[in-house]
Amino acid sequence: MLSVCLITSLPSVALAHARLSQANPAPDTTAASPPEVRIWFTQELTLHGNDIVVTDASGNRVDNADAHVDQNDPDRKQLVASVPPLADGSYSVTWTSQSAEDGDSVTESYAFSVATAAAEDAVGFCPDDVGQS
Ligand SMILES: [Cu+2]
Repeated sequence: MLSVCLITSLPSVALAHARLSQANPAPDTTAASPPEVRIWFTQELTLHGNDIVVTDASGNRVDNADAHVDQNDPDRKQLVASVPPLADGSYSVTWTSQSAEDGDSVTESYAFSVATAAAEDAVGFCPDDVGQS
């Protein structure tokens, strides 16, 4: 678990824009169906102008279209969208961030996979690390 955290918590170099810091499910990982897609960004987000769209391998949108900044995070660096139980398969997450720090908008995508059998050894999410950057 610790080694995975070290890999995903890369030191923040001088990157402008609100970029992906870490995510759950993490990019390029396989895990059991998550209740939500949550992305931590390198900069504070504005309350509007952000989005998460999750699509399946056929391109069908599967998230609940409720992406929002998690205001329980005083840093406002977390974007979250709920998803229904996902069937095993490959999924794409396309996120858009709107930085409150420099006003820039960024849209990027990453992939993750759901496999029920992966539930027991899923790694890549390190709640203890949250907020320590
Ligand atoms: Cu920027």
